[in-house]
Amino acid sequence: MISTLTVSLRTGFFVSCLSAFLVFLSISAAHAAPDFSQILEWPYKLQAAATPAMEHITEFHNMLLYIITGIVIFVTALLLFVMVRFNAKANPTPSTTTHNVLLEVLWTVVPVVILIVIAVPSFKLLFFEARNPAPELTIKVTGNQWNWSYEYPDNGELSFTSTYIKDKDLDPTKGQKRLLSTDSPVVVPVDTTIVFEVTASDVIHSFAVPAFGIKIDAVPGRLNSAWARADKTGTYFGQCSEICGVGHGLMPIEIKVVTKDEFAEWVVAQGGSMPAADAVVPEATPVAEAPVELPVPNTDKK
Ligand SMILES: [Cu+2]
Repeated sequence: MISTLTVSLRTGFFVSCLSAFLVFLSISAAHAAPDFSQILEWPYKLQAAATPAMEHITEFHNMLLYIITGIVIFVTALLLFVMVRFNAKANPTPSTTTHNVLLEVLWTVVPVVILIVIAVPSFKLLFFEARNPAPELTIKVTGNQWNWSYEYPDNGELSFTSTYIKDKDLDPTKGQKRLLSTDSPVVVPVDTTIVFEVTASDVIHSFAVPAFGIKIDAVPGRLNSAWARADKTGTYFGQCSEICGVGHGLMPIEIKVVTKDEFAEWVVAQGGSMPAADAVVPEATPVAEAPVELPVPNTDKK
């Protein structure tokens, strides 16, 4: 009697947990739908992609999720089977087998095949992210203890420093978010290839914007770069992702993707200038056509 009661209580508990989880999932899905750039509460998946790089990262992540789920289910099933079928009670006289050629070949070859299936798209993705296309806009990003400064060399040396907004100054009516919103967001145009040249002035920081699929170290004395081509307007947030001192948590990144016209207006309002429409933009040298030999320095003294 008691055991039946316990079982039904347990079943009831399990069912209520399951239904609560399903409700949570449906609420999260409903929240996720309208504003892709919004920071979700209790997120359980990657932020929605705003650039092709992040779209590919998300696809790759989802593919890996299928593979690891299959492996976990297979290994768990094997373990359960062994525990039930071959425990001391069920199997009192164990077999003395020590080798099985077919099994040994299989458990070597199958993981190798799985690793190849993972490696090929992984390298493709790495090359896609690492090779900067010809930029239509270049932004130099410098990490400082503890804020970020930005320079727009194409727009009349436009530059500014972006700092987090203190709790007492936060204005939620403007959609400002604690430890994410900044006093001067980075503004970039939509559907434009942007190259971020990233460095630091003091210690190592990391410029990371999840929706853009960017996370690149900002190293003093070094120039790293990452590219993005946002295809949706909106506000995207990131954070310094390399522990850089006591203010590490206080150097958020806020990027506003706006239309090209709004961007031009913003640049002029900030005292910068737009490059002339007929300006000659030098084509980036494709990697395959880069000169193999280094140019010989001219040593003639005149
Ligand atoms: Cu930092």
